[in-house]
Formats: sequence, C-alpha cells, structure tokens
Amino acid sequence: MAAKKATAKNALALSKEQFKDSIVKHLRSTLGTDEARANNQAWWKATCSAVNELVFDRLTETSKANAENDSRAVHYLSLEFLMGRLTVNNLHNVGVFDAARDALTDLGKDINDICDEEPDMALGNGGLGRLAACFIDSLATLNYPAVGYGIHYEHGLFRQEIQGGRQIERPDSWREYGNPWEICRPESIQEVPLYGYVETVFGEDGKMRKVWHAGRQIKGVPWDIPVVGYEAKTVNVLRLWESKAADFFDWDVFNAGGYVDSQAEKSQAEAVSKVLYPNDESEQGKELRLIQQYFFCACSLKDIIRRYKRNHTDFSQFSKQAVIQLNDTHPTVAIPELMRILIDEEGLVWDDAWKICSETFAYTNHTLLPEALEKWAVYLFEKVLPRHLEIIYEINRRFLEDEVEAKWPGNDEMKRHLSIIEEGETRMVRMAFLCVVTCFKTNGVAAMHSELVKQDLFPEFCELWPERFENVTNGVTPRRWLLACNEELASMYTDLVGDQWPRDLTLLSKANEFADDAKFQKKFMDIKHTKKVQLAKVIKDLCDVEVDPNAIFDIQIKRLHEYKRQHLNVLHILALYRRLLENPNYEMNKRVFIFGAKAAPGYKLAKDIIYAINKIADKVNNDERIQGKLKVVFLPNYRVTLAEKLFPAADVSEQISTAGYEASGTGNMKFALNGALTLGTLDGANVEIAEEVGDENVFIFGLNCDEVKALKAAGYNPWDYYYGNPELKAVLDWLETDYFTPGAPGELASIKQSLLEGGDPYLCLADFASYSEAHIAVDKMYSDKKGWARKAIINSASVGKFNSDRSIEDYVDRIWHLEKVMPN
Ligand code: KOT
Repeated sequence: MAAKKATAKNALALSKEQFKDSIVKHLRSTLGTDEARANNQAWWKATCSAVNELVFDRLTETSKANAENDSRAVHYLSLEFLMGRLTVNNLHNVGVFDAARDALTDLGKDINDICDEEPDMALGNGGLGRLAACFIDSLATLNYPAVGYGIHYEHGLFRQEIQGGRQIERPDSWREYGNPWEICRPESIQEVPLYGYVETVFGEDGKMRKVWHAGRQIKGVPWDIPVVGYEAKTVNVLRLWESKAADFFDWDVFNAGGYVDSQAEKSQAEAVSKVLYPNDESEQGKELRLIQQYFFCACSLKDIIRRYKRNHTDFSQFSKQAVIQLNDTHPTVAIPELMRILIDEEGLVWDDAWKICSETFAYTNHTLLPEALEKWAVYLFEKVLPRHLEIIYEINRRFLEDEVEAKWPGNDEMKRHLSIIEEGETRMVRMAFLCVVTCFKTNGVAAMHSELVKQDLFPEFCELWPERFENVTNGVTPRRWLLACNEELASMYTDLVGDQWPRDLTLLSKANEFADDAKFQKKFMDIKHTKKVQLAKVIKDLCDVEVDPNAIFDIQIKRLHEYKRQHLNVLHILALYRRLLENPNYEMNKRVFIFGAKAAPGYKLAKDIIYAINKIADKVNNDERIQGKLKVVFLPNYRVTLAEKLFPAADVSEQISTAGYEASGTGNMKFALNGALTLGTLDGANVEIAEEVGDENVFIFGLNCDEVKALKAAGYNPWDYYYGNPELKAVLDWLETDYFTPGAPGELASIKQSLLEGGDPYLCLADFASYSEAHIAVDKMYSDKKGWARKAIINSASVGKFNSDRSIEDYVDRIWHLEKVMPN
C-alpha cells in the first residue's frame, strides 16, 4: 500500500492541473519567458508565484482579522532570523507539495532540482537565529498575532569555502537575482535619527524638555516575508528593515553640487544593513553594530506605535496591546528608545513611561558565556545615541537609589556590582542588566540553563525580583525538521498515527509500542539507511570522499567554538586511528565522523580546528592500512539546507559541550526526532532529552555542571591528564609532528597548546577518558542491531516535548498572554 502523507488541509489547495496552469501562466506573465526557454531559476520563481497566489491571500485575511479584533500581539525583535529556504516548507504548509511535485513532473521538471535553485536566507549565525525562525513558524501555526522584526541584510552569513583545508569566507548574496517571497512596503518607511546632541529647553509652562538634534538621518525600508503557518490558516509577517539614505539629505548635498558627497552619504546609510556580523557568541563593540541595533529597534517601535495609534488616542492601553520580546540583548536599545518616544515625543512623565516599558518588554537570555554578554562603551553611546545614554543613566540612578538602596541599605559595593554602568578605564553599559531591570520577565532556554541564569548570572536580581525569572525550554518546528526534511519517516508516522502529528508531536509516542516489533524496526532502519545513502552521495559530490552507508554515521554540526568541543571529538578520532594503526584487528564497527561548522572569521583557534579536521581527514581517508574502518568528513558551508540532509541520516548525535556552557542546543532535538542517539554531556537541553527518552537510550559522559565548577575551583591542571593517560598524551603529541601536514610540523600545534599551556578552559582533557569510554559503549550497542533500532525508535518517538509549538504555548502562558485569532 502506498504510504499516506501528512498533508496540510487547505480549502484553497490547488489540484495538479490548476498548479500546472498557474506555473505556466507565471512563466509567461510574471517572468516573461515560456516553457521552452525557461531555465530552472525561472521555473522556481514561477512555482513560488503560484504558491504566493494562495499565500498573499491568507496574508491579507490574517492582517484584516488582527486589525478587526484589535488583538494583543507579540513583537519578536531579533537581529537574526535563520530562515533557510522557504519553498518546500511553504508548499508543505499550504498543503500543495504533492500537487506541485506532480505538476512539475508533468511539465518535465524534477521538484528537487527546481527547489535547489533557492538560495538559503542565512540571516543568522546559528542557534539563536534558527530558534527565531522556528518560533515564527509556530506562532503562525498556532494562529497567534505576531510580527517578527529584524534586519534585511544584503549579505547574510558568509559562504564558507575550504581551500587547502582552511576556511575561506565568501560573501553571501541571497537576493542577487531577486527573491520571490519578499514584498517591499514603501508606504511604511521610517526615518531614524543618529548622532548629534541633546538640548534642554524650557517651555512656556516652565517645564523642562529634552530635544535630540540628530546629526544624521537614515531611512528604514520594510520588506515583508510571509510566514505561513501549517495548513495556512494564518500567514504572519516577518518584517525586515533595509537602510537607505534619507531623501532630503542627499538631495541637499546634491543640489549644492556635491554629487560625490551625496554618494558617500548614500553608501554610509546603506552600510547599516549591508552585512550580518558573523560572530556567534562573542561581542566586538563596533559602532556599526550598535547602529544596526538601534536602526532596527527604532524602525520597529515606530511601526508598532503607528499600528497602535490607529485604534488608540493615548498610551494607556499600550502594554495591553503589545508585548515586545527581546531575543537576547541585541535589541536592548529598544528600551531607552521607547522611553524617549513616550517622554520626549508623546509628552508622558517618567513614571508613566517607565510603567509602560516595564510592562511591555520581556527578555530571553541565550548564553552564559562572559564574552557574549553585551557591553557598550559609554563614549560610543554618547556619540551615536546621546539622548538614550541620558535615559539609561536615569534608569540606573532610580534603580540604584530606590531598589538597591531599599534592599541593601548603605551598601555601595552592591551598587557598584549591580550598576547598569560598569566603572573602569572604559565605562561600559551592561545591556543584560538594563534588560533585567526593565523587563517584566527574563527567561532562559532550557531548565538547567534557566537555573544557572538565576544562580550564576543574576543572583542578586533574582533576590530582588524572583517572580521575574522563567524557563521556556527551546523547541524546533516539526514541519521543517521532520515533515519536509524526512518525507520517508514522515509518511511512516502518518501511517501509524494519522496526519495530526505535525501539530501534536507527542502523538509519535505511539511508536514506542512498536519499538521491539521486528517489522517496524526494519522499516524504521531501512528509512535511516535510505537517508544515509542520500547523504553519502552528497558527501561524494561535495568532498569526493566515499563513505559506506553501513558504517555508523556520527555527526557533529554546529558553529565552531571551543566550548562546543569539536576538538575533543578530534582527539578521540586520533585515538581511534592510532588504535587501528597499532592493532589492525582492533574490533570496531565502521565509523564515519562528519563535521559541519563555520568559524567566526577572526577566531584563530576555531579556524585551526577546521584545518586540523581537514588535514586529519586527508590522511585517515587515504590510509589503506585501516581498510576504510574510519572516515572523517568536513562538509563545507554548513547551513540550514545542508542540515536538512544531515539530521535524517545520523546514527549518533554529538552534543559534547562542557557542562554548564551550552544554554540549550536545538540540533540535539532535531537529531533525536530523526532517530539518532545522543552522545552527550549533561548540558542544556540534553538533560531534558535524556529525561524524555530515558537514560538507557542516550550515552551520557563527562563531568556534570557541579563537577566542572568544583574542578575549576580546585585548580584544574590539564597536565595531570596529559601525563596520566598515555593515549591522550600520544594523540596530543601527534598534533605537533608533521604526520598530518607533511613537511610542515607544528601546523596543528595550536590545539595542543590551548589544551596545555592555554589551561584547557573547557576541560577537554578532563572529559577525554569518559568520552572515549562512551564511544566504546556506542560501538558495542551498534553491533546489537535490534537493540540499536529499539533505541533509535524510542528517541524519535519520545521527543514530542521539543516541538517549538510547545515552547510558544509556554511563552504564551508564562509571558505573552496572547489569544488566538482565526482569520476567515
Ligand atoms: C550570541 C551572541 C550573544 C548572545 C547569545 C548568542 C547566542 C546564543 N547565539 N546562539 N546562541 C544559542 O542559542 C540557542 C537558542 O536558544 C541555544 O540553543 C544555544 O545553546 C545557544 O548557544
């Protein structure tokens, strides 16, 4: 019997024949070509236009329903939305994927080739940006009024090329040839002031007012990306701002004969939305980055207020109508901006403005890493946003003199410790403190992380306001991360539990009843094998490496960072390789270690680790002595589109961060959902995944968070582990030779150095032995085919909790308090 499919129901759905007609019509009337002349790009755009006929209609209905209801809405402010491709996802969510595929087949086209024309919308670095993308998908699916606000970067995250084993960054130009999903809205352009000075003026009533005389003005042009909920009832908007020169500025200069100057003005203004900063979890304090933050916050707030004012004449209902979620501290400047608008422009008194702000903003923390906690030099603020600095000072003064003084009377040390302004050689604004002081809720992104946010990051704030701290465990959208990326497994589940699982992922738990069923196991593992065969082909195409789909596919895909410990994975690979060389009969299942990772362009050690992986891969993959038992693959340009091919093909999911450092992780959820077994530390959401799937179905190793802290407090000495473990010593020493870099000894030495002289800040050496044992357990377990299949099924069937719809419902219950609006 042909497998059933979970197909979104949609009254507007097109039949195959209608879809064909629509595509052909768009080829001709939208793209100015025809079936005979069109290239794949034109076919792709015509397909998108056909879908958009449905999508735009739902978009209009949704905004009409929201306006009529005057409903409370969430505004998700994020500097990053890592959307990936939209075509396949939208076809699924509108419920016309099959019709589109069959229509294209009839027209002589393969839907995969056509959809491959779409560039990734890579407007984010990693986890934080991808989470934002999953969240707006869930908000639309659940019919909540919501707008995502961000920046319309001309260049998203760089494209990674590997040359001679090293990462090279190339510009990403995702909209070079136009993007069929976006709609420009010139009617909603906003002006953004910058620089200048603040004047204190006294009105005729004797009242003091502040006037900010901006030194420059740029404009923000909104581009709307429709966000199609599952079954396309609701289509929300992701509104991205593009910066342009404000008209009157360049015209003034131009008219005065300064054509060249006016061009400089134009390119300065356009620089603001030119490129996404590629630094994941580290801060650089660059002026242009501060301007990016302010630019999109100012545009978004004006947009929110403009919409509010359609139905309201004063601000008394503002915080009832609008909640603004700050995706980490990057949009924090929205706080003083709203204060400024309310006081300076709308004439509210401080206390009323403050009440509105503190009832409107909520803040999500995504990291505990000290280098990622944003601070801005006071002098930069003063230069770019002088009025905002004054407001921040006043927020701080009131906080210290009222709240801190009341709780800890006369304690100047505490005031210094909690001040939003950090004293020192360069005075700094601590953005996270400004968030916690203002926001009515602060949340972490996994249970363990939220505890650490309270205990380690903000303990005193938590003493002051315990009720402000929440947890909302992250989730991922099952539409993209199972339905669209793993059609085979998706239809197996639809056969088993019906077609509602893409909404209610807990329905998959039914599969637990079949975890020991031989037929079910075979079907499940056959699908895994199919996905591994497909991935093997991708690996051959991209890396020219042959891998055996019967081998264990062991995958670590995430940004490259020391705390994520790709180099711990490398040390273990070297240990395995050494065992195989020393003992050709060393018992192990064939294993393919697969990596995908981008390094921040200025992060030297991260780039050295990529180089090491590639050099080790060269050697290992071509060493006949080990008879193909071990392969190492580094897939270039890891991104959402590649991730969609990797998660379904994984046997082992590497989640090996030092305990206490990974806030949540979301890749861990996608792996488990697709039937991979987690090899991980008790960190972030791994803890909750283990809880859901059962300890016996994951491989946990290493120090836990308390042990990490204790070892650090006691004075961790990596040399003890180096001298105490001959195998570890041997692989570290290997890195200093020219074995992997013939004729160039020392090219991989920086890794050893960081782990010994550098003090091994993330305890790779301390966890090495335990990690290595866990790998032996993985290998043993894989030999038991039935035992492994059982565990893979249980993993996939038991992670319903990590549906981002559940995360959104948690946000709604605990923080946003929204009501659903059903468009007609
Ligand atoms: C980046 C810069 C500053 C502050 C935080 C970040 C950040 C955090 N970027 N990505 N993250 C990740 O966010 C994910 C979603 O919550 C988490 O799953 C992951 O653990 C974070 O590392």
